[in-house]
Parts: sequence; structure tokens; C-alpha cells
Amino acid sequence: MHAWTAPEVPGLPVAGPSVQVHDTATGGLVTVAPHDGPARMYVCGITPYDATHLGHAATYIAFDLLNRAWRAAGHDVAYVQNVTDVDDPLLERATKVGVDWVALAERETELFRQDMAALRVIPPDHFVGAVESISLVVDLVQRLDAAGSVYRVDDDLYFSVTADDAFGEISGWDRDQMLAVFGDRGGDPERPGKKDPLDCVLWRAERPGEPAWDSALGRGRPGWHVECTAIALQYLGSTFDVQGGGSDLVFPHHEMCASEAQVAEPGHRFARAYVHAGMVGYDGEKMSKSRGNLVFVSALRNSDIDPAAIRLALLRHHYRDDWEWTDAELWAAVDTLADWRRALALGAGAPAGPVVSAVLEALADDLDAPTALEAVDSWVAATLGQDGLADTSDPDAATTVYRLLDASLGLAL
Ligand code: 5CA
Ligand code: ZN
Repeated sequence: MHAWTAPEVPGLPVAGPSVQVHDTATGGLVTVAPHDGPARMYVCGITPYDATHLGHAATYIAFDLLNRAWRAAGHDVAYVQNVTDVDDPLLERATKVGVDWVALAERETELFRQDMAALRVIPPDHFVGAVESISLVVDLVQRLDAAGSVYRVDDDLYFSVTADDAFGEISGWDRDQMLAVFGDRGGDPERPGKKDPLDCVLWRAERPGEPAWDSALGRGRPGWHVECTAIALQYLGSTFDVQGGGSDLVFPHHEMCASEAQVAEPGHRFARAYVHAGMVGYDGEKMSKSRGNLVFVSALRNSDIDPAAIRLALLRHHYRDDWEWTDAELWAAVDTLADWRRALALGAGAPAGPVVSAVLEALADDLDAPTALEAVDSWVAATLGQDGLADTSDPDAATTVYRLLDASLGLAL
């Protein structure tokens, strides 16, 4: 499917440093850089039944920082994102509100595109729906079957997690931890007939009233995890640099994706790094569609909030932290942007070189946007505040800082 309109990304006067991010699988910082060709990134996309709340926005902006840090370091980037446009939660919502599931998915996906464009998130090169990927999923399930890792419960097909010796290495969790969340995150640990409670559905046979497609696996629809595995393998190859998403995807989603891929492509690690954004909360709980405690990007946009202020408010938090959205932080961001625009309107200002280095270094160091923003705050304070700037004033400072904010932070002022 089509993505959204790409923002302009201006060039920078200097190249950024090589980029390090926190890898969940190893628990430490790793350098992420292309091995041959572009840097390759897969970020798990939305399930389009209730588009873009601020938690989604924070996660996609985090990976947008990585995209921009890679570009600043001189790399080309190949970026793929899926849309889970057929899955249980989407079908349940469509039934509940009495709309056609296809229409619901299309409407919410379109809203997501508009939100991402407004927030100046660089679009993926491939924005791929599950429905349009059914043949990829069927092929992959057949390969997994040939590798002996698929079995049947009634007419549903399951992946045997014991087929991958490395199962568990992404989350690092023990079985009790896995079992504690599996049922709440799309799994069915209690289903009779499974070989291991943690095994996951690859192909779900048709149920009355549910959509289904004819295939060599019988009539049915894809399971969730295998959708991302199939799309990533197709568009990025057997090994790529980063798989990303929110921390709610560490287990089972990214664990299952990795195991399925590693059974289908023996000897290849799926992603070199697994990068996870913290959860944004609101009113004391994780912001989630099932809890209904949502603040929508589109609602803020419809109230004439500058999307750059939304983006700035989100960037004030490190992407790995769990934190709570408050309206006060949004209003603070609105005020900050007014100050920044005043400083930039002066043209000349405090020397730009140090703020360029500080921002690029902070972002290359595990996407540390809060530190980058502090460097900008200091430049703004120095530019607005000082008498005696004349001696050190940089006549082109504003031009450089504009470009810096736009290219590396996605803030086009
Ligand atoms: N379609 C699947 C991924 S394949 C899915 O998780 N969809 S989602 O719509 O539920 O979430 C989309 C992305 O937003 C995921 O990366 C998810 O981890 C992230 N996300 C969801 N809720 C939050 C939240 N409260 N804070 C931060 N990120 C969130
Ligand atoms: Zn996914």
C-alpha cells in the first residue's frame, strides 16, 4: 500500500557519528550500521482500528530519530513497516461498532498516514499490509512446514517454538515470564492439543463470519507474528539491522518473529538488534486501545495544536523510558517553540558549531533526544539572552540551526 508524503530532509554541514542503540537481546548498546548496501530497519506498524495515539506517535518518532541519525552518518536507509490490517482486535472492533472491517482498516490507516506526515516522520520505503502479503505468509508457512516446525490443531497451523534453539534469546525471559503475558498478547496458552503452550498460530482456519482466503494451507487467514516475519524477510532479506517497536512487542511478538525466521533461514540471525521504545501512559495506565485511555494525535491536530509542539513534547522523553503524557508538557512545548522561533528569527546568534555537534552526538548515543534538546535550549538562551554576543556572534547561526532541527529532530520551524 502507499505510505505518506516524505518531508524534506536538509543536508547538514558535518557528518554525524556512527550510531549506537540499546539492543534488548544483548541488553547493552550496540553499533548499528549497514553491512552491505543500506542500513535496514523493520518497525512494527499499527493495527488500524483506532489510529494514532501518542504512544504510537512516540514509538514511530523514536525510530524516525534512528532513520535520521543514520542519514546524518551518511548511510542510505531501507525502511519497512507493516500494517496489521487483518487480526482479531481489528475484527472484534469492527463487529462491535458495526462497520465493515476493511473500511475501518482503510479509514484508520489513512488517518495514521496523515498523522505521520504532520509529525514529519520519514515514511517507510515499503508500507505493507498483511492482506496484501498473504501469499508471502503462505510460502513462509510452507517452508516452516518443510523444516518440520509446523503442526495442526483442528484446521489451524501452529509453529513449534522448540524448533528454534535460540527461542527466548530476544526477551531473555524464562518460561514463567512468557506464560504470564502470552494469553494477554494474542496467544492461546490453554488451547488443548498444542505441543507447547507457547506455540503460536501461523494460519487460522476460516471461522464463521470471519474473513478468509483460499490457499495451499486451506481457507483461512495469517497469524500475527508470521505476518511480520514474512514481510521482513521479503523486503529486507534474511538478516537486517534493526527490528523495532514498543516494549510490549518484546515477547511474544519479536521473539516469535525471530524464531520463525531462524527456522526458515537456518544460520541467519533475523535482526542484528532489537530496539524497543518505552510505553507512554495516561491517567495512570499504559495508553492502549483496549483500555481506552487514549489521546489521539488527530484530536490535538484538530484543536489547532502545532504538530511540531506534539513532536517536541514527545522528544523531551528518552525513547526507552516509560512515562505519562500530561497536557502541561504540551503547553510547555508550545512556549518553547515560541522562544526558539524568536531566537531563529534573529538570523545571527551564538555559534552554531557546538550545538550541531552536541545534537548529533546525543542522537547517535542511543537516540538521546532530551540531551539534544537541552543543547538547543542552551543555544537559544545564549542567542536571546546575551549582551556581548557581538564578539562571538555567528552571522549564519540561524540558518544552520534551522537545518539541524529539521534534519536531525524532524522539527521544521
Ligand atoms: N500491529 C502490531 C505490531 S505488528 C501492533 O502492535 N499494533 S499497535 O497498533 O498495537 O501498536 C503499534 C505500535 O505502537 C507498536 O510498535 C507498539 O509497540 C506501539 N505502542 C502501542 N501502545 C503504545 C504506548 N502506549 N506507548 C508506546 N508505544 C506503543
Ligand atoms: Zn510486527
